[in-house]
Amino acid sequence: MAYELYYWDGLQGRGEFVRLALEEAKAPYIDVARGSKDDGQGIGAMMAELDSDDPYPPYAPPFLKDGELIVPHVANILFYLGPKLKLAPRDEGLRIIANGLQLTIADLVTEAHDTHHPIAGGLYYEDQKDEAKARSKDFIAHRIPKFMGYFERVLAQNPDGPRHMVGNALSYVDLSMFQIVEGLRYAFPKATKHFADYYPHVVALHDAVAARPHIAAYLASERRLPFNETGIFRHYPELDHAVR
Ligand SMILES: N[C@@H](CCC(=O)N[C@@H](CS)C(=O)NCC(=O)O)C(=O)O
Repeated sequence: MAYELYYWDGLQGRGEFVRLALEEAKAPYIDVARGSKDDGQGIGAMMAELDSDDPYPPYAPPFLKDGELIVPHVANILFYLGPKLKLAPRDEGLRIIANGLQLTIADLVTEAHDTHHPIAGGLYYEDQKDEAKARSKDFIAHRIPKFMGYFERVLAQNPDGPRHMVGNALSYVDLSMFQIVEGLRYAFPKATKHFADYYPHVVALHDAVAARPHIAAYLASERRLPFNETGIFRHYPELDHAVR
């Protein structure tokens, strides 16, 4: 049976971290909110799940439905899917480490979102532009270097070598790192211009993921929506600046 992925239509957003894993594994899945009402899909079907009076409804997209089970939160979805899709280490300790790394990625994703919405998600960007500028300045100066420097160190210190974030094989964490580099480069082209010099292992991992046949096919497909200014990673030129 196909997995059902529920996420807002029209943007990559947090759903993309799950899509990349499903696409790499060539797992059958339905992107429910992008489907048609006639097939019982679309945004209405997603809202029905969120508003359902069934036990344990999810709080927010993305969530994954596997039969009767609903799995919310990106990191939790990937923790669940990883072993099934053969995108997680076999060793239990390393699976916990992979989950910790994915949660760190989730923290970075939230901070990237907060660069354009530092005051409130419910307000327009235009209504919090000054705060967004201040937040982005700090994000570029301090937070990107701290997160990316950490990920670079994790790769450099991997006892199995710097090709993977965890262990000696591809995992969902590697796929998510690809998306982080893509997203930051889209949102902050000036600030990320010298990423390959500062974070060579991270960029090498990004390039290796992009070259994987299933990922390359996905990126060239219509299923991969372009980045845009409704997603997590948004390009507002006034928020971007070069770093020395
Ligand atoms: N921790 C959750 C965050 C989920 C989340 O913030 N989803 C956003 C879209 S990317 C949403 O629809 N939020 C609605 C809300 O927070 O009210 C995850 O990693 O999946």
